[in-house]
Amino acid sequence: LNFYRQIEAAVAKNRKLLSVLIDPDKFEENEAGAFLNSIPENTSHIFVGGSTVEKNQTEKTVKAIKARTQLPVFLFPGDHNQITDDADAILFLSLISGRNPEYLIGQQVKSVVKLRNTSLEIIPTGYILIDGGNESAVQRVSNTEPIPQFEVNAIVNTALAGQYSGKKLIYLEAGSGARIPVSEEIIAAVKKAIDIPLIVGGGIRTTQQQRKAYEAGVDMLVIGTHFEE
Ligand code: 1GP
Repeated sequence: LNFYRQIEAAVAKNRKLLSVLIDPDKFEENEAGAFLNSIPENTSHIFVGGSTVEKNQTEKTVKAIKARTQLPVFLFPGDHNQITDDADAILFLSLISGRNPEYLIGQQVKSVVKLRNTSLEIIPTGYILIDGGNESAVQRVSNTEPIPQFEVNAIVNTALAGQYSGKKLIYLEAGSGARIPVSEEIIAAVKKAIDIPLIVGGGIRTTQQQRKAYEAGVDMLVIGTHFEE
């Protein structure tokens, strides 16, 4: 099984993907079944991760989810401690909007001890933090600046630099609970520029926001807070 190829195949057919993000710190394992029953029918993936997660909580969460769904479970780790072989794949993130070496390569090197012999599919991902109108956990924890939404060229160039570096996915992140999701203008400009699948998340709540994001060119939307609530 190749989870990346599945994403590429969906994109080729213009099938829109929806990923539900679970923050292990806010997840109750005994409610896993009820939670999975409550998410939309068109959910294609489960992401598990957070900016700060207590040790071992990721593994417990992934196990509880895997026991109750056939959906692919991807790690979306805030740091190298959030890696467990119980998931299917890992978004191997590099925070390319930032200029903090710890989140460009430091955490990645620290994760190798767990990834060397892993069964996880490793998917190189260019992670771009965009200003969502309020300070995000990613900004706080990574100690990096988000790119302002009006700097569309800088965002496009960052995404392309990611693609040229060999990233297989580009993830535009407004931050969990963002007041202002990534604009349609940015989505359209990035989608037009890159040849790899585009993930967008942060602050998406309504079905209208979802529809507009897909129409602008998002291949996979990530929604966390809305379903958590
Ligand atoms: C955060 O992009 C995700 O990393 C999802 O954000 O929690 O605002 O849906 P929300």
